[in-house]
Amino acid sequence: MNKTRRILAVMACAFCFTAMSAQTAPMVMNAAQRECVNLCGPWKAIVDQMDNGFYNYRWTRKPDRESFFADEHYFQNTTRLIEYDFDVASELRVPGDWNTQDPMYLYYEGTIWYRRTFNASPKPGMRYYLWFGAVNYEAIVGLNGRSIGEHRGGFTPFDFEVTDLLKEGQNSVVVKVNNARHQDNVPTLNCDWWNYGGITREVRLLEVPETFIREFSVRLSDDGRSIEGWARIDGQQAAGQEVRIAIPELKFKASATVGTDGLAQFSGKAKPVFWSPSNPKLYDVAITTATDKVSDRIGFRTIKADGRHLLLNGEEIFCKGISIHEEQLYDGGGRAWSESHARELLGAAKELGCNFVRLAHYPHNENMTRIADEMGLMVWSEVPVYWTISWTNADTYANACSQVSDMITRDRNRASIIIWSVANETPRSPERLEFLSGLIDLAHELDPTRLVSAAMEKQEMRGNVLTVNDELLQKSDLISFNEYVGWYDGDVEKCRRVTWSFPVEKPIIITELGCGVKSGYHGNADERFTEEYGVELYKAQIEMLENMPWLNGLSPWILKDFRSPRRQLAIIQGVYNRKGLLDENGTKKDCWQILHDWYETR
Ligand code: GCB
Repeated sequence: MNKTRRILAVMACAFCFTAMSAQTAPMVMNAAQRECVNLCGPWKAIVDQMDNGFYNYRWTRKPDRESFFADEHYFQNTTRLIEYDFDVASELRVPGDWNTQDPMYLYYEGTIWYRRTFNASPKPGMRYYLWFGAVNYEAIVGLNGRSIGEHRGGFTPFDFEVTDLLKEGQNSVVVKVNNARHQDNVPTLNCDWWNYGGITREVRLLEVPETFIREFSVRLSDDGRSIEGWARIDGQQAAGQEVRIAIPELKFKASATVGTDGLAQFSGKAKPVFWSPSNPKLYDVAITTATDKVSDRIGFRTIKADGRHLLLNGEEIFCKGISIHEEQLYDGGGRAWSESHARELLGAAKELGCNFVRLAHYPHNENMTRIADEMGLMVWSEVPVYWTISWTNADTYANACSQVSDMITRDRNRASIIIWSVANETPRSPERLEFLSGLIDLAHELDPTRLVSAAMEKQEMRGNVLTVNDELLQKSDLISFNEYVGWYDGDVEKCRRVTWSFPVEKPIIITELGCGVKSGYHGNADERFTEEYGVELYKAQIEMLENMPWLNGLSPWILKDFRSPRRQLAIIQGVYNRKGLLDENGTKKDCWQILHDWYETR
């Protein structure tokens, strides 16, 4: 795919999205701060393995009135032939994966229909959006009997404007959720984590004024002397409106007029205390127009790569990190989504001595990045372009672009995020290079203030010399890679034999290293999966890292054991990836202490 074809792919996707759905513009930001009807709680749920609520017996899509979107009731009029009734169906909690809500659903991949009724009282002059924090993987949404839009991608928010469809009194929202894996999806068929299905994050009916602040960026300028940004105003009276930005604690005020493109750009001198892990200072920011007001808590900092140096606020920083999957720390896992889940996971990272977390392998819920802001943890945020994506499929590329763009739109005001990552461990080829180069360009275009990279792979040269020889290094801002010396690559002693050599001078972040350890399982230090192996591996890795030509940080794999259907060794794995420093119940393994003690010295 050349650049023109790539742009066409993105445009084609945007067009078909518009044509299929009511969503014609980027999502509403800061959804949690908006007036809303909260649609979390129990929803009625019907399992539909054959997609019977959607297709007829000739596998043709049913008109809405014959599909489950119609939300008909057998029990209200038993003379009609209706073969479903949400009123008598079982329930699933929203937010939440379905897999951990009932043992029957643990391995389920396919369709489950969700239905929720709610009361509304739409006000004249206001607009309404049905907003979803995330649904894995495909969501087709209906309101009051009509399907209104679709979304694909399991980890980013989306919304549909429903101003003209909302009724006074009772409304019914029906969502067809399907988490079947497909080669052309992002992620693809094969990955090393649990394919949790369901409405996994919050759902809200948002209320905004006719002309409202849809999106905004407030950040420190490159030279650290001004605060600058923009607001995107949506609505009939947008052009010509004045947008005012105030940061009372800094006595900062700026204003700008909205252009015909809906954008207002502002800038003004300011001397904020810079956000950093040692002082995660956040400021209350208010953005106001004649008709709308939004507020946020925002930190100000710069992040730069300069040759081998990684500079936070102009000063060298070493990223003491850990990788994290979005699984709850306690109670045997399940998708994490709440503020308390985020506090538990990130609190454990702090206890380990981290100032950095890699949120693998997809954008985590917004609580994670907001609490990271608050706790002073720098963040690597990533899209699930993982392993063997369909590099030449234009729809796959368009979907990956949407995920990059939605991740950035949602979190562009989070000081904690220092790196956007576009991929993990993808096999080198010209097609992959073009695909990922496009994503890196897109991320840089959408956000010129952060570093962009991908987790790459290492190679071995002659004589125990390891390197990262990847064409993507020309595009990425970092040398970032997964290495696993002593686990997938040789024995523990290999860490002591190898040396490293890098083809370019950029900051180095090792995105993964580690080994499987079954909590409480003991043996000799060379026996795989024992606590002793874990301790030796971490000790040997640390010796190796100390001898690298330069190193700016690492995020070992991983904070806690997580479910993965690829991990089939009974007794030891039992469908858990065992590379956690904590086990699936949050209990520390012995290797935790080794990393903890090393981080204390850095
Ligand atoms: C990797 C992958 C990660 C896996 C891990 C492992 O390199 O990036 O998703 O879970 O290795 O445990 O094998």
